[in-house]
Amino acid sequence: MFKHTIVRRPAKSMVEGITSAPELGKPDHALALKQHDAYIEALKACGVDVLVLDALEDYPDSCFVEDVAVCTRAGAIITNPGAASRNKEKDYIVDAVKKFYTEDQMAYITAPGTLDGGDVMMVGDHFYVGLSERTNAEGIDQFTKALAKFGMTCEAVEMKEMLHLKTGLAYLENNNLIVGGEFITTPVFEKFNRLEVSEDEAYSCNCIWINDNVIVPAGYPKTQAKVEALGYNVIVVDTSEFRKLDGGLSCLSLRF
Ligand code: CIR
Repeated sequence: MFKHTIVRRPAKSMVEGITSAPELGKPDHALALKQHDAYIEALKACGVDVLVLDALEDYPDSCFVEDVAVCTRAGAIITNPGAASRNKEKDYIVDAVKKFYTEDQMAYITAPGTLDGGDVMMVGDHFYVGLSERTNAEGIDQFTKALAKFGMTCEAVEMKEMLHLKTGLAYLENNNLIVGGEFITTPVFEKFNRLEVSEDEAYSCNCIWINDNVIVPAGYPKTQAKVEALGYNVIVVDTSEFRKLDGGLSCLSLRF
C-alpha cells in the first residue's frame, strides 16, 4: 500500500519542455493546471496524502517528478537525470524526499552514472531498470548497490525504442503487468499476467496502480476495459497536455 505522494505544479515554461512529438503542439498551461488539479484529486481518492511542490520556472519539465527520485518502502534514491536540461531538477526534490526518510535511508546517483526514475519499475522488493538513452550502466550499477543497502534487488532491461521503461510498462500488483511496444516480446516479462496494449493506444501503457485503484489516461477505451475486467477501481484522468511532452500519469508523481 502507498501512503504518500509528491507532485510538482507544471511551470508556465512547460511550453519549452523536451518533446519527441512536436506535431502534437505546445501544451496549454492553463489546461495543464486543470488536469494537474484533477490528477491530485485522483491521488487523494486513492487514499494517499499529496505533497504539492511549487512550479520551477527554470525547469520546463520539472512537473515530471518521477524522474528525479525513486522512493521505496525502505529508502529513497535521488537520481541523476540523463537529460542535461533536467539534471539540476534533482537538487529541488531532496528536501521534500527527506521529510519521509532518515539520512541513512537516502542514496544518490552520481556522475558518470545517470538514471531517470521513469526507467525504474518496482515489483515488490525487486526493480526492473531500463538501460535507455537517459539511464546508463553505471547509473544502474549505483542504483543496484543502493537497493542492496535497503535489502532490495534489481535487474537491467535492454531497450531500444521507448523514452523510458515505464513508457511501455505498468505493474498493477497481483502479477498483472501492462505491456506495450517493444516490451511485448521481452522474455523477462513473460512470467507476468500481461495486458497487451495495442499500437493505436500505446500511450495508455503508462497507468498507475495505487492501493487497488488504477488511474488510466482519458481516451484509451481498450486499455481501460482490460484494466476494469481485472476488477480494479479505475479512475480516468485527462493528461493530454503532458502527453505533448512525452509525459504521462506515472511521470507526474512519486508514490510510496
Ligand atoms: C522528458 O523528456 O524528460 C520529459 N519531457 C518527459 C518525462 C517523462 N517522464 C517519465 O516518463 N517518467
